[in-house]
Amino acid sequence: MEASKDTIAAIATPMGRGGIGIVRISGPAAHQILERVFIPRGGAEAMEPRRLAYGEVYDHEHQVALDQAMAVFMPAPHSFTTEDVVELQCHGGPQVMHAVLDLTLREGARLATPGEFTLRAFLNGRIDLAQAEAVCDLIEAKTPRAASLAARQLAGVLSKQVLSIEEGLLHVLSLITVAVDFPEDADAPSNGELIQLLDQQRLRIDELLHGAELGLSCREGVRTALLGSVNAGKSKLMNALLQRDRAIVTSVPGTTRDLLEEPLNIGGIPIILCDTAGLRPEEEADEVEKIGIKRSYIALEQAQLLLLVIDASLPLSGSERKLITETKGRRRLAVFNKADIASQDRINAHLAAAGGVPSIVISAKTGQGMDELRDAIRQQCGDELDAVAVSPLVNNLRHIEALREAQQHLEAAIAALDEDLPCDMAGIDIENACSALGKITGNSVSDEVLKEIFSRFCLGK
Ligand SMILES: Nc1nc2c(ncn2[C@@H]2O[C@H](COP(=O)(O)OP(=O)(O)O)[C@@H](O)[C@H]2O)c(=O)[nH]1
Ligand SMILES: [Mg+2]
Repeated sequence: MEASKDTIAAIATPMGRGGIGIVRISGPAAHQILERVFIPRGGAEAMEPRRLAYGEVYDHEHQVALDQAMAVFMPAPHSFTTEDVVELQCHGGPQVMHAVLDLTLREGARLATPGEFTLRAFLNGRIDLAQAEAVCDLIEAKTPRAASLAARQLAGVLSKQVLSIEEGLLHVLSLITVAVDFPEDADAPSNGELIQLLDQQRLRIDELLHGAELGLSCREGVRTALLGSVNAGKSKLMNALLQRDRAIVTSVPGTTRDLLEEPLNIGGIPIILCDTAGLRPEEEADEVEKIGIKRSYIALEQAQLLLLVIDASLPLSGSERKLITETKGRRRLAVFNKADIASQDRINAHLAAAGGVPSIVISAKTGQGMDELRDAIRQQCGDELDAVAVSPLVNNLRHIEALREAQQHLEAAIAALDEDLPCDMAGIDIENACSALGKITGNSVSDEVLKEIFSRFCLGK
């Protein structure tokens, strides 16, 4: 894809009323349009590059002043898009903004498509694709942590790592070329040496992928499933955590049939809370609930944190025991609910039976223990997310896929060398690994993928 050469304009600030609103213009005609629509108070010489000038946005055709505004001109190439860029800082009312935008369009600009400013920044080499995506992530970030991760990616932390892995691979490729062209050369590296070099880069990809799951949690939320027997109070707990009535709660067993998912923020950690139908012998359930029960098992598989909700007023059932043993090794909390109607003896017996599983006693009805539960959830996810905040990582499915692809090609290359195949056989795999990595920085990415990525942007970005 090539950057188009026309001049684009859009309202860069959110729709609605605000103290100021900005119309942004980018392209070769930006300066000319500025001269046509803006009269600087201090005359034309007041309009110095990269300095704000005060003046009037003026519609010559209709001979009306549209606003008193500040304008700034950022000449190419030192601007976000690397083109001539103008920003008009007007008063932030929808009518003013539209009038000013319309004026720039009449003076020759074209309305920008969503993400087009950032697309131009990418196509003109000002930022790479991972950074362009970070612009979108930063704007869309739902928690402070997600924002700080996006800000680091915008600064190019991920891109730098990927490029350096790519360099390492290109170095191996050059060694292979030498070995193929001059097989007699005593300095030609052995397959063992090549494997070692490739393995170094494979490890670095491993590390990036290792952080990826945490990165995804940071962006999307830690998938947290409420599991347990029917009527244990899972739906009531969901409502209590959300502090609103989201799920239907009744004393009829099997009320919840489908999965309910809701985002939630617990102490800065984004959570996706998932209420399930609950686990009970299928023969007791009708057809719809059976499907719900199957889905509960899927939720169990996919969740990163399990809340095992147990009715503390009843003895531990066989299926609850089974749930505790079967989820061994998973990140989980045992949540003993209905403390308001459970005897202390029974609660003690439950806590003993839970063994090593971190346990919290609550009442979803009275709110008892809810703060402790929130703390415990935070503790389960918090330490890792803290660790994540300081190290570069991947939090984007597209990037994860590209890294996995690169990893597979590297493994194939290493396997070929290991089998003592001629080393140029590994060359193709290494080249493929490089182009997989290129999908992250955008060095090798199709127009379709670009369109898909930039279609997620909002107008004016
Ligand atoms: N006393 C008491 N009743 C509760 C508590 N939590 C849930 N319940 C009741 O238990 C029944 C089942 O609750 P529900 O949330 O639908 O259970 P689910 O099947 O696990 O989703 C309902 O009648 C709730 O009002 C609690 O903490 N204390
Ligand atoms: Mg329910």
